[in-house]
Amino acid sequence: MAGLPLSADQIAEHNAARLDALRDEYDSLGRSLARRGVDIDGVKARVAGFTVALPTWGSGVGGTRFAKFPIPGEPTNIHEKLADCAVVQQLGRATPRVSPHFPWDKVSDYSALREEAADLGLGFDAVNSNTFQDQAGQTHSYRTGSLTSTDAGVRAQAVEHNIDCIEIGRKLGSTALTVWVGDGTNFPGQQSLGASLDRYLDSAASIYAALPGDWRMLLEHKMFEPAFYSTVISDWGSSILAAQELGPKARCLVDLGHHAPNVNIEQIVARLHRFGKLGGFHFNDSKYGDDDLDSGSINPHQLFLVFNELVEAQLNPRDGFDPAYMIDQSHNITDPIESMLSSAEAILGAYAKAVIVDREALRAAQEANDVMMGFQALRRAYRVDVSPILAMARVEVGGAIDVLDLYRASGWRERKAQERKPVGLGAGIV
Ligand code: LRH
Ligand code: MN
Repeated sequence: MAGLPLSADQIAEHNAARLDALRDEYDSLGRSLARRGVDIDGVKARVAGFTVALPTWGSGVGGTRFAKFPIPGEPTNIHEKLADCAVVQQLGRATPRVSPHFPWDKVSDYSALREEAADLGLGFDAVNSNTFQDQAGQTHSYRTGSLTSTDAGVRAQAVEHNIDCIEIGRKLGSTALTVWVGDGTNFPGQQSLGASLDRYLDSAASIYAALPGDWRMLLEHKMFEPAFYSTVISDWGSSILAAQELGPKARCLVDLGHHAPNVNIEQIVARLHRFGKLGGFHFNDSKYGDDDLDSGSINPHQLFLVFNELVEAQLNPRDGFDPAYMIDQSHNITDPIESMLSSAEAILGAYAKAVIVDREALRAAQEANDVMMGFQALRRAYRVDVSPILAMARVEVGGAIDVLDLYRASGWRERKAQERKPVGLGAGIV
């Protein structure tokens, strides 16, 4: 792949200085895991096979409604965003796909964009439509809704945009459309809660009808924001019922930040899987609302418990278990590349810990109602420092042992600050 952003020699030199120490840590962990009947190479192989997609919008600095604080050298268009995502893939080797957002990533030639990404070692995961903002020159405003608008012209425009996104996705080699709508109300009485759902289902059915045979439509629920009284698809219940109504290609996407604090998200994952509707994830973390913080940065145990359910689902796949794994974060105060590197590590770490769980001991404890040993079966795995496994998995495919250290040593951001035009001050998520 000609266009890789960083020099392979620099990565090799970095690894050469650290490999002996890593081998020592890996072998010592291997002995400790072997004593509990776990084959470390088997865990490494599972980890090596797990990948997660990066959000193109996450490669730029994000913001809130109050402000956004750009950094020098941040990407200003999809081409620069792809280059930064390629840095994350080249160092971490766990993020070979990006999930684009339209019209934010609009270009004139999508086949050329597909090639450009392939040259950077990247493919395209689910495409995201956007009917939560008005674009310049747009005929109808989404001010009072899009797929659920009382105005048929607005709904038709929103459906057409989603179908355009499917067309773009076909050119990019994607096989899924993520549909999140901010549609809802700020006042009781503003809209009929029943009729707005009916309009959503009607519009979604038109989008569904345009899906190619092998595509999926991922419905993303969210409790609130931008609407603050009601949201049309506000929880997993509304989402699964809508997906069942639409058909087999419709599945539910779980954005970890879209739930009320303390909701048992791992149980939602188990339920969606039980009914064959677990379609994908937007990994991030939060403490209060849809904070879009780095995955595993606030509640790493919850992330582990979500992956514990995913490993259970892998063991009992029902009809077609292959969720789309994607990150969806807003990097307001860190270098986005560093946050994506650290988040991918946290996600793979949660998966590795879940793979290490002694499922036999867990089952036995659950059968015997041995509460403490059931809990300990999970806690014993959660306690393991799996970072040597993650580092060994990526070094074996050309990644870096210490991704953040090498990223900083590469001077990538400083170099881009010289080349890229500065991003203006502003506010909002992107
Ligand atoms: C909505 C959401 C959705 C994206 C947007 C950037 O909060 O999670 O997935 O379209 O963030
Ligand atoms: Mn999301």
